Amino acid sequence: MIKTAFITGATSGIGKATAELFAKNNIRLILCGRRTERLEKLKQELSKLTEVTTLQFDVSKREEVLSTIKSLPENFKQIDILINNAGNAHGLSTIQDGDMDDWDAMLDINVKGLLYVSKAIIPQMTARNSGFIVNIGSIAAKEVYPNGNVYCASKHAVNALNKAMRIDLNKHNIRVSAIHPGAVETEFSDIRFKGDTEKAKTVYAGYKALQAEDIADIIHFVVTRPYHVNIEDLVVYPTAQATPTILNRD
Ligand code: 8X3
Repeated sequence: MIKTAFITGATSGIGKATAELFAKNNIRLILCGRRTERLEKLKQELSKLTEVTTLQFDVSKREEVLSTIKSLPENFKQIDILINNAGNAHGLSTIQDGDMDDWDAMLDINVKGLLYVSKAIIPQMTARNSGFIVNIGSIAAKEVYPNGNVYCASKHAVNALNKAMRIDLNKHNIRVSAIHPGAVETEFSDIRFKGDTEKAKTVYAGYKALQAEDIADIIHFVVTRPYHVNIEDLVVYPTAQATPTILNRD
């Protein structure tokens, strides 16, 4: 049976790579993001492979999330797979030097955004007693590293919510998984360092970081297991990375 996936943060990085891989595997797509132009471009490309629709909204804006998801066309209303991928890091500094706007952005997007989107989609899954939610966490969901403070807290919350969803949705036969990537070479560090691309590049210098496609591949594996199999939690590092701070660089 052809499935429909709803992907947040679909315009770049892990979200985009997942959309591309899902399209190749004939999964129908609801691509979500803030950037209309990128959404439209991706829709154009992937429509050659599968049925695609787009939703433009900011996950951190509660009313926008709820009303936009409500506006889905009838033939896209049944969502089999939700990929809660939208998330960012803003800044990397000690707690005493932290910027409160950065804190708000990370908690609003990474935690509240994930909750709003899930809340909008879960009812039709519970009504059908079927569905799959994949939460994209981070190694920052498992460990706390210097200067990571609020980003780590936001991803620890994703880890907690992943477990909570599994408990609360258990009687509804809904699968819930989290993938926790280490260093993935995407726009992630550009955003963390607010467009300082030179600084961002140093994060991935001297070793082979994970690529967005590596994580997409794992997400696809997770969602294509037989229905009775639920991979609860996966932590994925590049081979060169042992912990958030121990990296074997050239
Ligand atoms: C991305 C990985 O190490 O920057 O979530 O937290 S890390």
